[in-house]
Amino acid sequence: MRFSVLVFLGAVGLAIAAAQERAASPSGPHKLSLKNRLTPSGGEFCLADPVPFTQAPKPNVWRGISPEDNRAVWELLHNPTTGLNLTSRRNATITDNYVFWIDALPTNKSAVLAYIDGDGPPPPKYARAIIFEGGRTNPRSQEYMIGPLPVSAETAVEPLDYMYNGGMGGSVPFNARYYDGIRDNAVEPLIASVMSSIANITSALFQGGAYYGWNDNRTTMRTVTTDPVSFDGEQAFLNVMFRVPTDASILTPVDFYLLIDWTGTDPSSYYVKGFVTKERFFPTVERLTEAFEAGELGQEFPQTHNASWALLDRKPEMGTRELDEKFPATILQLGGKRFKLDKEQQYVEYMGWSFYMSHSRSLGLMFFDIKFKGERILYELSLQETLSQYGGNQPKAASTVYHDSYYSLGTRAGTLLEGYDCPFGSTFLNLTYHDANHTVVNQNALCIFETDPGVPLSRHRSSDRGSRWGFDDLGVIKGNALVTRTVVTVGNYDYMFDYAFNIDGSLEISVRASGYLQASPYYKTQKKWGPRIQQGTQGSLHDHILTWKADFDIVDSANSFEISKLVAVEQSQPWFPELGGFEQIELQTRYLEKEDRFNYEPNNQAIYSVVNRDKKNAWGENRGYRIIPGLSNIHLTTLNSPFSRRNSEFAKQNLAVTRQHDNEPFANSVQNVNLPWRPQQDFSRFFDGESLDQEDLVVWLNMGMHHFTRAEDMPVTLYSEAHASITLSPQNFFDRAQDGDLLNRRWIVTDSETRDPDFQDLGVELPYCEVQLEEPVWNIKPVLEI
Ligand SMILES: *[C@@H]1O[C@H](CO)[C@@H](O)[C@H](O)[C@H]1NC(C)=O
Ligand SMILES: *[C@@H]1O[C@H](CO)[C@@H](O)[C@H](O)[C@H]1NC(C)=O
Ligand SMILES: *[C@@H]1O[C@H](CO)[C@@H](O)[C@H](O)[C@H]1NC(C)=O
Ligand SMILES: *[C@@H]1O[C@H](CO)[C@@H](O)[C@H](O)[C@H]1NC(C)=O
Ligand SMILES: *[C@@H]1O[C@H](CO)[C@@H](O)[C@H](O)[C@H]1NC(C)=O
Ligand SMILES: *[C@@H]1O[C@H](CO)[C@@H](O)[C@H](O)[C@H]1NC(C)=O
Ligand SMILES: *[C@@H]1O[C@H](CO)[C@@H](O)[C@H](O)[C@H]1NC(C)=O
Ligand SMILES: *[C@@H]1O[C@H](CO)[C@@H](O)[C@H](O)[C@H]1NC(C)=O
Ligand SMILES: [Cu+2]
Repeated sequence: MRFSVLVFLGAVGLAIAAAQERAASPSGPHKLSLKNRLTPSGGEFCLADPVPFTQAPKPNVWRGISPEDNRAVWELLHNPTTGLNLTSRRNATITDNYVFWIDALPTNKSAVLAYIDGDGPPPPKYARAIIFEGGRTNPRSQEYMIGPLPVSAETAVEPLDYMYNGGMGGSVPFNARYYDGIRDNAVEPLIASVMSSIANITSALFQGGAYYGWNDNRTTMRTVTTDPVSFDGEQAFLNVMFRVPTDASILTPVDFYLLIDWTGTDPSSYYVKGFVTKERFFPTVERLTEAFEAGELGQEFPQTHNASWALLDRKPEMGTRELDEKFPATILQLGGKRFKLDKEQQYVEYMGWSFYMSHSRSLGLMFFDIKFKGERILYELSLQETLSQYGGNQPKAASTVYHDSYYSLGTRAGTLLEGYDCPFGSTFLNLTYHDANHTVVNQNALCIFETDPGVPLSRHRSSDRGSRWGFDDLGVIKGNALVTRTVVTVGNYDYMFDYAFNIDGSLEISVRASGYLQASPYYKTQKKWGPRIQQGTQGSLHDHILTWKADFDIVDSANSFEISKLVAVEQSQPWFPELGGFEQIELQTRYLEKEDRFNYEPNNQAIYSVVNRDKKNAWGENRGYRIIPGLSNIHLTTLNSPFSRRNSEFAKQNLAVTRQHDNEPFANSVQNVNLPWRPQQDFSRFFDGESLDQEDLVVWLNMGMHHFTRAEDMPVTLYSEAHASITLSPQNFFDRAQDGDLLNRRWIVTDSETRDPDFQDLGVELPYCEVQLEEPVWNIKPVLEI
């Protein structure tokens, strides 16, 4: 049993049982009477059912590198003979060379296909490592590829340049490199010194708020900085915001900003550019002091110092709701698990679906070789970026753009709480990543469960047999899906990523956002950047754009992109002479000839499908999969902001279609956020006019939320509203709907004379079992391995 604590929910616990009387023959049509009863004993425990094992057809060639390989790579990099002149991160300063992180290098598709589809050898495994090289004359960050693995005499360490198209390969200028604790140490003394010198002012303006340094016990404000910190790597700037250090400090900002120039690796050259408060800019301490002494800086809406209102505990002052003391409706896997798992190879099979999973440090969970009924639909399906961009009349909100891969999304997939994050009885798996020479295990960070959406897949009540009674034959087929779920907490937001593999062969990708808003101090004059949502707090307006890579292989890799658009046309028909010309809809179908990026048609008047023109269904139609926009299929609102000008091209249209290339594995690069004017990876350069006619295509999909902030974002944004999705669904891929083979259905034929219903139940046993839900265990602590 997974549980170590047994707690009864309510006084008696919850027992669910369904019993049935069935006829002797399970196959023929027979009458069935179904009784539901609650019984205290006699059933089996359903939820403890283990996941059936299946053997992956081939070892998973996409998975991360092992803890042993990571350590060997770490040691190789630090070996003086490798010539990288590395310092241990523990001792490093910005003028040393040290390892930022190590992860698996994406395995080239060209090498994988020969292996998974033929008898080719497994492709070689490589690691990638980002090294901060502050010890060079020309300080930079440089990425390397290390392989083949395991480390042997043949293993080489080479610059990793081929997957970046910005002109500097895997190299990023020092000013644009990731802002880690070591870089923070270089600028912190300047922040502490200038803020100490104006502590009297901040203290008077912000109810005792002062900053003397992060570990000085007189400090009563917290700092937060911005992304980006550079435009092109030539300069580095830092917009420091201050907050009341509550339990939810992101919601308790104060109206004070310190602007710094911290270009280069010599902290003695760093300087203060000025201060901002009350929507005014003060270039020097003297000017700030003058305004303060003239009484011009008094704050209108003081910030709260106790943010218990922001916590997700129950708020008794809100009262109670009738019947809320009862346990609510829930999903339970009562029939036992209906999917199979090869845990070692991260391979899953469910109702005709099969797929491999992989977990990467920067992008989290990824899917490979997704097949339905043995035919490949997608070679790869993976999140590429989680971007957000803010607006406001203050230096932090106006300049903030996040690319969350910069923060290593995959390291932030936290433990999920059974019964609350995922249904009771879900299967939980660990996700791991490497940190320096060890491996961190985020326990139970991926859950897999079959869900009942509460909606049948299909039904029809037919009365077409034409007797004097009229007939009511009824067919209803259960609609189920297998869901994989991770929740990635990047700073203030908890992104929930779901992939739902539906039994009809469709696949829904969805994302929800909850967590704290990035807020601004409230001003009456700044309503156009969001409403007041707390005493001294404005919810800052922003966009979230999430980009996916969908490398379709509809049966094989020769595919085309079909657009069928509904148009209203004037035409005439000889049998309606009285109408003359009249308007009708018709479908105008074309293939996208060349790589392109575009938005969905207004009024959703077009459908977009990846088809294989050489593979027809029984009716001679192209076999394909359609991309169906769901909720909130948006793109970035600002297309020319200096803070996202050229490094966020992937977020600026709804859809993009390119040719697959081994040197274009990602839409973005992990340190691109600090290079908006001179990107390391420029997505717009993918579009170089290549033909899309029966070629290997990649579709880049965007969804997200325009976050129109509201009081109901307090204390946290709600998953019910901040939700986006896209469904990939068969479009003439088959000859008919994929529901005819399913057993979980009812077909009820009404007798023409007696009108008695005759049930066909196809032998699927209704469960008779006792379920005792138990309080979940939360293994919050990541475990270090090796
Ligand atoms: C860090 O520096 C100290 C002092 O120079 C040295 O003794 C120690 O070995 C170094 N630690 C590592 C991990 O390199
Ligand atoms: C090695 O790095 C150190 C800084 O950690 C630097 O001072 C030294 O010059 C470097 N040595 C060489 C040979 O580049
Ligand atoms: C701050 O105020 C105290 C007390 O009024 C005063 O002694 C001190 O000189 C002031 N410090 C600065 C930096 O103005
Ligand atoms: C703050 O730190 C100083 C110096 O370490 C110490 O003398 C003082 O007692 C501390 N004050 C408080 C309130 O902890
Ligand atoms: C903050 O406010 C809550 C609710 O009023 C109270 O229970 C709590 O003790 C307060 N915390 C502090 C540190 O004052
Ligand atoms: C997750 O990791 C923990 C700690 O290493 C281990 O005990 C547990 O068996 C792992 N769970 C799975 C499903 O592998
Ligand atoms: C990891 O590296 C540190 C030095 O940075 C060393 O002290 C430690 O022993 C290493 N751990 C392993 C498991 O190699
Ligand atoms: C993957 O493909 C790229 C582009 O063709 C090539 O430069 C790189 O060396 C390949 N990687 C491996 C590990 O073979
Ligand atoms: Cu938001």
